[in-house]
Amino acid sequence: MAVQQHQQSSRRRRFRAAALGAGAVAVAVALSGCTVNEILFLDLPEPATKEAVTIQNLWEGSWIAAWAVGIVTWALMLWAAFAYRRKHKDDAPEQTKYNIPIELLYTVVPLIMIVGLFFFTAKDQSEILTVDNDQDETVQVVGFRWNWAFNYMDQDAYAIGTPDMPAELVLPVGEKIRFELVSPDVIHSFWVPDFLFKMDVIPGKTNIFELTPDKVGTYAGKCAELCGVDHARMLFNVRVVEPAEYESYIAGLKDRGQSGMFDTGMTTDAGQMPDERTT
Ligand SMILES: [Cu+2]
Repeated sequence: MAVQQHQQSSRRRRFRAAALGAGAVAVAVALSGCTVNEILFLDLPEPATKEAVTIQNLWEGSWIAAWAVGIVTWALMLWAAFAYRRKHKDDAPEQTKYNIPIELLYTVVPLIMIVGLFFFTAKDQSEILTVDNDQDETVQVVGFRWNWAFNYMDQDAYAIGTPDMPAELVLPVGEKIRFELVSPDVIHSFWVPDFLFKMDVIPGKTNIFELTPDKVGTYAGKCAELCGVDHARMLFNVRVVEPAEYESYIAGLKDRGQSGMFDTGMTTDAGQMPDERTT
C-alpha cells in the first residue's frame, strides 16, 4: 500500500514537472512575439526574383529535414533517458554494451543525410550561378567606401548614392538582369534580402550573376561585408518597375547629366561625408 502511494506521488511529481516545462516553453514562445514560421526558421522574405524560389525551396526543404531529424533524435534521447533510468535507489541502471547494427545505422543514416544536403545545394547553386549570357540588361554595380554606384551598361547612364541620398537601383520587371560587381577599394558584399541573394564585391575581380526580378516593388539592399568604419552607411534601394517607367527613369538620369559610366578605375570619395573628402 505504502509502495503504491509512493509510486503514485512520484508519478504525479514527474507529470507536474513535465507540464511546467511545456508551459514555460509555451510562455517563452508567446512572449517572443514570433510567428510559427519564424520559430521554425521558415520565414524568408517573399521571393522577388524568378530564381529566388529555388533558394527558398532549398532553405525550407533543409529546415524541414533538420526538424524531422531533430524531433526523432530528441524523442530517442528522452525515451532512452526515461526507459533506462535508475529504477531503484540502490541499483545501478541497466548496463548495455555496444550494438553493431545500431552503430552502423547511426553512421550510415547521417552520411545519407549529408550527401542529400550536399546534392541539393550543389545542384541549386550551379543552376543559379550559371551565366547564360542571354540577359536583357546589364548593370555594373560599383561598391566603394561608402556607397554604391550603378552603371546601366546598355543605356549609357549611371546613378550614384550620396551620404544624404542612398543609392537607388532601378530595374525593369520581368527582364533578365546581368549584374557585374566591381570594387575600387576593399571587399564589399551586394545583398538584396528580398532577392534571397548576396555576392561579394571584390577589388580586381568582376563577379557576375544573373537574376530576373519578377515583382514590382521597392526592396532594401545593403553591404553584407564589414568593409570598414562606415560600412553601416552602405545602404541602397532596389526599385523594380514597369519597363516604361524604367525608360523614363534612364531618360531622367541623362537629363541630369548622368550619361556614360561612373569611373571605377580608382577609389572615389564621392560617397563620403564632406569632412572625409580628400579632394
Ligand atoms: Cu561595404
